[in-house]
Amino acid sequence: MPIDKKYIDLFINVTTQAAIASSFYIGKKDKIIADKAAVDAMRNELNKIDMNGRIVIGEGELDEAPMLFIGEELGNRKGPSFDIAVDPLEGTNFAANNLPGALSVIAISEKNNLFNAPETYMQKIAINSNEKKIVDLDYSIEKNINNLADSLNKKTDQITACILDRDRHKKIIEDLKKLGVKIKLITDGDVSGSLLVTDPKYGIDIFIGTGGGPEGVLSACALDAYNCYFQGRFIFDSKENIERAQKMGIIDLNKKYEINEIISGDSLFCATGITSGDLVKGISKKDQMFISETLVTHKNTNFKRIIKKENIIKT
Ligand code: VTB
Repeated sequence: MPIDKKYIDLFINVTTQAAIASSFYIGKKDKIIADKAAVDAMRNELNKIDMNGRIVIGEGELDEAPMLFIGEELGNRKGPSFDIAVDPLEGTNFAANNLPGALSVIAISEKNNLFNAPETYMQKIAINSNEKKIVDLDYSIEKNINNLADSLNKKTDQITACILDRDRHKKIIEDLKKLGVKIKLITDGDVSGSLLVTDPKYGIDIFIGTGGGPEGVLSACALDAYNCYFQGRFIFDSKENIERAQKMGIIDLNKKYEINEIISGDSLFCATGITSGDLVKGISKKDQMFISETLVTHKNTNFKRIIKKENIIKT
């Protein structure tokens, strides 16, 4: 059953409260405290909602951050069953160092419709087209960019690619450079980075590279609502990761996942700005009010919008 649209506001409130709670720690050079504030507020708000919610993707296992843990049940048990993916503070470095782009993010699907992703890295590629075979993780960079340029009726030097600034991307970046592609390097925050393909106003034609698997699933949820193309492949590069994948029932460790294998049916996605970034503005204060901006998508009602709210918080 599709997710009732009354839940849009309820989940906007979840990421909004998490963002406000975390905003008190912007620039305090403490990632853990900023994350914990977001996690606690998120849990508190989720528990008020009429639902049987279950966390399928939580954050923190890899870096031992405070977390909403996988399998945790949330909500007041008086409503529909949802799968929930969270990243209460995406871009912990951004918040701790008062840099642009920290977000509080959640994705909701109908029960059993959200891929239970392991906490490993994921190779990702995203473009603003739902056509298959334009780009693919197994194509060379040259083929991907040439195909994309053809489909957009552009030259390769009119293409802009967004990629995380990491040593592991040296070869991809060199290949992009050879093709004359313009590059937008991001230091963190690949949920936001991948969502820059959703609207030409951001000027990004392709997102590419390896980042967190859970972040990939969250992005896929919003990209699905925008009818974009996304493909992801988890990287299982240690004995421990391989064992974990097998325990989760993943047989083909090299499988490339298409959007509809990551998220199916109806879904909701909310990302509230903590610090201002490309997608949304961060939390600001006006008198007793906290102003927030949330990027929201609801697949079933084709709702895609940035919602600005004025929130009164008792402190
Ligand atoms: C990305 C990015 C995150 O981790 O997934 C990245 O979206 C990948 O990990 O904001 P490495 O930093 O190890 O490359 C973050 O930067 C932090 O969770």
